[in-house]
Amino acid sequence: MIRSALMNVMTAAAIKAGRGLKRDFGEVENLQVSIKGPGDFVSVADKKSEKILFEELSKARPGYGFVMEESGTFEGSDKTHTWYIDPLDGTTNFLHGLPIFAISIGLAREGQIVAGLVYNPISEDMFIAEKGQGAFLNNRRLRVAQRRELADTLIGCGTPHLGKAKEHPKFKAELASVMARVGNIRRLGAAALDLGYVASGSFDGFWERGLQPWDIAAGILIIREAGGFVTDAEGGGDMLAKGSICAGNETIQSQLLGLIQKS
Ligand code: 2AM
Ligand code: CA
Ligand code: CA
Ligand code: CA
Repeated sequence: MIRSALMNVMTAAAIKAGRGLKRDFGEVENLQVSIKGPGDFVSVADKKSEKILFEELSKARPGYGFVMEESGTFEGSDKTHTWYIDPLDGTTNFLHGLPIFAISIGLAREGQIVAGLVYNPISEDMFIAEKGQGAFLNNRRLRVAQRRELADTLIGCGTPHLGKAKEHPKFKAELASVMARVGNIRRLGAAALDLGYVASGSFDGFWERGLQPWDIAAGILIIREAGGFVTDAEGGGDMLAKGSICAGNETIQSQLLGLIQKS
């Protein structure tokens, strides 16, 4: 696999920010943490990682816009390109000492996602994709799982967060109907990584609501480039705007979507 100049920029930025996250994860009990909302925490590690990503990506691609979880949106002089940045996806895991978290970097050109990267600095798993070029995990070409029977599948999901349960009134019904049909369910707590695991075939499918563009921009492209199907929870293509996602191979994605919609 030959890496493009763009992907070199993205991987270098992620590795640099990841080094900081790994260091902070080792001393997580000393980190300054603040609360953004009910059950919603942010640490200095999130902010430091975002600063590194912003600086590195701005240096390499001046003028591109940014949509970032912690510092908000920056309009660039280049109106065609926008970075979607989650500097630490899975903050709750991070703060609880669970090594299931990642940096997520997506790049949109004229509203289309053209490059994505999800990097767990502890496992050193690096999922990458560029539009039309396939998806890779540490240089291994990815293909979504090929299982076709729901009963054989392992399905990832996201549960509503404290204070958000009212916004997702159907979740319990969805979970019950999916659990009744699939092999088993996982809830890892880092949406960007969940999507990477769909691309690599570890998960046969995944669904979640209440997400933000920076959680999923990169992962959507990585799944598609691995041959997977992705829609929003209504079956349309508005994942970033609606913040919902349902993914898998063609068969499992459509069956999972059917279960969610009937709930
Ligand atoms: P984060 O760790 O970057 O905040 C898991 O369900 C996903 O939801 C994670 O990707 C997580 O991203 C995000 N998340 C966690 N707490 C949240 C909250 N209170 N509101 C919205 N999203 C949240
Ligand atoms: Ca957060
Ligand atoms: Ca996130
Ligand atoms: Ca985050």
